[in-house]
Amino acid sequence: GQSDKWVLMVTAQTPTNIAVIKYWGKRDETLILPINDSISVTLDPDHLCTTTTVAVSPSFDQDRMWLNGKEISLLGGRFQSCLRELRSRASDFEDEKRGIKIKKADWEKLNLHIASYNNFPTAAGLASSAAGLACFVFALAKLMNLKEDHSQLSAIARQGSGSACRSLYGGFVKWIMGKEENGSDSIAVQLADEKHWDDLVIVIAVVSARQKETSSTSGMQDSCKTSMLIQHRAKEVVPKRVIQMEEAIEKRDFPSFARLACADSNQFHAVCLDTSPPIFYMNDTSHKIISCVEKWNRSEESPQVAYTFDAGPNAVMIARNRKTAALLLQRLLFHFPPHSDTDLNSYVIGDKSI
Ligand code: 2P0
Repeated sequence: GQSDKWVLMVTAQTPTNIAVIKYWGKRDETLILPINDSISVTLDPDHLCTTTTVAVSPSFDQDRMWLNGKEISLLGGRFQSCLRELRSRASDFEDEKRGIKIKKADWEKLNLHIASYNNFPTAAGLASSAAGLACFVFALAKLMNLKEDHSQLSAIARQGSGSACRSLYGGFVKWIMGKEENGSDSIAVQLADEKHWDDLVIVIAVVSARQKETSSTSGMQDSCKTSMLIQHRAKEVVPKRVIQMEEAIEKRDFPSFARLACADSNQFHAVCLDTSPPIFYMNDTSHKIISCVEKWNRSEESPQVAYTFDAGPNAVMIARNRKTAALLLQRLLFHFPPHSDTDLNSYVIGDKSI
């Protein structure tokens, strides 16, 4: 009938985040509970972000999703976990003008259409799942009129992809591992907002835009099963580093921030090498970038640039200010000239903040 002809839509945009203290390893695979806290910087949404439009209509006969224009299955456990959590918390919705009335219980029966776009390479180790799942949860929470705050939404996004929980906030964010078995206290909190340290400039060197060979999910499973270093890292190293990193962020202490971020990235990749079979996320170009930054930092009184690498070869560099960022680009172009065999596909430059 006439009342079935409506469509209700919400569009949201969520930036990706880059961990400076890394998450690697789960204590619960289904709920996605980590073995250590992690800290990240949320990027500026102009550069690396996901835009998601969600729609609900009585005329939709099933839940469907499109990623970058191609239909993908929503049957995976992670999408289903998020959808289940969202539907169970949905509220009544009413738009009198358009004559739309959705009762809380109706959300269980109504079908959703979800269209999501990344403005950067998917699954190339640029944390596409983080922005994607965070945006999925945030857009649906708005559509379904959820009353939950960002931290509670972060616990839902976490069940889609661990790192996604950190993309619900801008600025500097900590994902607290939590103690509860049901994951209720494994949430993201904002350490400082995007204005707190706005001198920082993030430069991303896209070393390869190809899909990575080992997914983070299976990589961290293998590390937990076979690496001895990962236990030492999670229990002894990260807890201390998290405290020091929080302090560095609070004081805008760049030298400490850079030392901690570089050391943590290197230890994460050491855990990958300590995994059997070993996981190689970085390549020769990544290693050359590290050497280049290390050499520069050592030639100055204090570090100028921090680097960090996720589950792929692309370099994320954090310069202490715009001037340093310009010098960094100059150095990168000198060492990796376009059209050479270590050609970097592109440089993404942006403020850290949203
Ligand atoms: C991080 N990474 O803290 C770490 C550093 C990659 C290296 O979080 O299985 O895609 O979905 O929870 O979140 C990538 O792992 O893994 C990641 P799941 P996710 O950003």
